[in-house]
Amino acid sequence: MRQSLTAAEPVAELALTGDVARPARLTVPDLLDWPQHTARVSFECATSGVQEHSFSGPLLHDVLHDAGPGFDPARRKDRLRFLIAVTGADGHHALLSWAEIDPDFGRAPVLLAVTIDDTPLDRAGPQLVLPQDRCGARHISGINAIRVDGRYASWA
Ligand SMILES: Nc1nc2c(c(=O)[nH]1)N[C@H]1C(S)=C(S)[C@@H](COP(=O)(O)O)O[C@H]1N2
Ligand SMILES: [Mo]
Repeated sequence: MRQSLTAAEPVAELALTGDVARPARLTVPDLLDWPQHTARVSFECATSGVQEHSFSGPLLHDVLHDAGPGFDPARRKDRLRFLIAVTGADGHHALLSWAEIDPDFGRAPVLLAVTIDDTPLDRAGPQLVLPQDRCGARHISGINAIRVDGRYASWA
């Protein structure tokens, strides 16, 4: 059951920035506006062994898609140069490629989880969930920034 929040309790916010038409600041309650998915995942940590958790939340792709990423939606190839940088409040971060989560390419069902084991993440902030990952390292908790970046087009 979701806990009620008072003004005294800080609610974590994540900044969604970069090559998007609609940058946003999103709280965990905001993330309930998208269709919710669940995942039961098992991952191994080099230091703490195997962990199992259940998560719920929107698909990362749904949230980022609605922010209006700066590629031409009619040209699938245009998406291949986009990266997604996900950062936790402690500075832990990871890069994903857009194609990894795109339904036309890797189709990874990556979540921006708003609950872990039925506990709301309102104060901690959302957690990245990658059901396909054997290692836990990309399951970034306390996400406070996501940046979409398409500048790699200029590398060639
Ligand atoms: N913000 C943040 N998220 C993180 C990490 C971290 O250091 N910071 N460590 C990762 C690693 S290495 C693992 S295995 C999983 C599980 O970490 P836990 O053992 O702290 O639950 O969280 C991941 N998410
Ligand atoms: Mo880990």
